[in-house]
Amino acid sequence: MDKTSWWKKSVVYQIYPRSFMDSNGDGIGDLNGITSRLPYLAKLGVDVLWLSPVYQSPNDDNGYDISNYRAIMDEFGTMEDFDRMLATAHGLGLKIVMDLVVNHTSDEHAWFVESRKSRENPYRDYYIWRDPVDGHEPTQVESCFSGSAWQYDETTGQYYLHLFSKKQPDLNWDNPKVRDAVFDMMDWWCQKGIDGFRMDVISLISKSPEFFEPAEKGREVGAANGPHEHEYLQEMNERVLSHYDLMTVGECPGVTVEEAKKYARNDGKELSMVFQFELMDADGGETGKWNDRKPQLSYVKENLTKWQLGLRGYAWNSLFWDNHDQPRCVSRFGDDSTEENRVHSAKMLATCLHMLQGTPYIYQGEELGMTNYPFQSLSECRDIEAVNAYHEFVDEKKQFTPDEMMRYIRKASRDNARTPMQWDATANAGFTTGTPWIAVNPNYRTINAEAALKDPDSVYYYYQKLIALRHTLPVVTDGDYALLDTDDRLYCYTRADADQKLLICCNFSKDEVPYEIPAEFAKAKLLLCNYEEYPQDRLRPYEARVYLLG
Ligand code: TEU
Ligand code: CA
Repeated sequence: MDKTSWWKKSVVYQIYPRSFMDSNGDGIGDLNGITSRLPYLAKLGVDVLWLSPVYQSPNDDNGYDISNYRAIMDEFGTMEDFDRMLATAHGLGLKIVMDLVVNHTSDEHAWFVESRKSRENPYRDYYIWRDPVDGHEPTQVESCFSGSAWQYDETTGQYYLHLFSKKQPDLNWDNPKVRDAVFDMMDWWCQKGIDGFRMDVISLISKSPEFFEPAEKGREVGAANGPHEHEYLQEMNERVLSHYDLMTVGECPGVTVEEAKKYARNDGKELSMVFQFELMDADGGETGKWNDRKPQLSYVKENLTKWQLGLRGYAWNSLFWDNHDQPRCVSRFGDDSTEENRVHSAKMLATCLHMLQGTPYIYQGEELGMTNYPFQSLSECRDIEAVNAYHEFVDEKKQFTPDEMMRYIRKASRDNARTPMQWDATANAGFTTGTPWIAVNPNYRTINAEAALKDPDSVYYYYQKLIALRHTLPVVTDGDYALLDTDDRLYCYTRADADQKLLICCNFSKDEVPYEIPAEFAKAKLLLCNYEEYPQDRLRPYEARVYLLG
């Protein structure tokens, strides 16, 4: 693969269509809503839009349960709306990357409807069926959404595997007919002119034989990086991906640096890059994300450094703090306790991430410094993961009180990222003229795009400057990375190539931290700072600076 593949210089913006913009007043975002907001994204300067799934779906998992890969979800509009959105985006220089969910389908997909009819049905082996063991589930593996990963089907007296919800049966990738059908569908979308795929839990498609042994209770990572994983992805690349100029990113639960060198190898035989989850586990624990833990900066620095150094020369990094599955980064890794800290820390987090080597991802609303939502009761929650976890930990296991669980939901639920995009200070933040499918964050009156566009010091314009730096400085794309040894409240690193050297300084704390920039940067040019002036002997709360030498 040539050094300057277009996606190595790109910035990606993730849209969660259900919550981005509603054009017809039904309270649900849609494709025409996206089309109406494309100029806002073009102005930000991003290059690629990744759309979470827009295919036909019963929405058990908000579109990650697909019932027809070649039709648009009713709530989102029509294929004509999609074609118009694609053409308008391309006209504005924006590429479109689709979310490919092929580890599983919806149980309402025609393949599964057939498969469950009888053990002899031609589609039976499109999915993973097993006999009961001693009248129970075949193994103890657990679903990501609580409970067993096996669902008993009365008609044929067998269990089917679902690593996620009961309505998301796992496809059997060991069946060549499944691979043929998936590759054919992918090619159909490429023929329509899309520019790539984000591949949902692609590290889980090849389950190892051990995965089916009676084993300890384990989550989906037990299925990760299976024996035929890279064989299937190389087949996908050879039969589809390599025929087009695409960007591909594999969402890979359980991936390590060593495995990522295979998935995102520089020779282009598999994917462009992967999403790793170690960073997202910064505040994980024995009950998963449901806890009071805060991410430690030492863990963040160690993990990002490991991936920056580990992939260099072998594979390409993706860079993200946020997505539709994660709480809002300014609330999780920054500080949303005051308006000043929220704005400073949002800009600091952006600086820290966007000057690293890799392709950065901005999640909708991150460019505004949107925050977590103050969920008070389960009735406000929409995400199957949180609702099922509540019933698991509160009602079944009685491990948490309702108040404890609601505190953990406020901190970690995926719904924090799924409250409507905040466009302006009018009703429902300008997202819908109807009743939104999930409540709008009450802080929309001050945190919204319209206010940001009027404020030259907004988080939005700060992101715009960072994106411009990535487009204009080769050292951001290709420079070496080195972590500097500093106070443990600071994250400072350099990027260097033959001609230029950058110094990036980030204070992740609300303290004033003494700091003198290294002597070699005494004559460096200050490219960016999230404060007006800048004393030479310290970094103020959540202060970030970028210096350039050469
Ligand atoms: O998420 C995969 C995944 O690993 C999830 O378990 C995620 O890490 C977890 O929810 C974080 O707490 C992908 C999609 O991004 C997610 O929206 C879907 O629900 C899931 O796959 C099933 O398709
Ligand atoms: Ca709508």
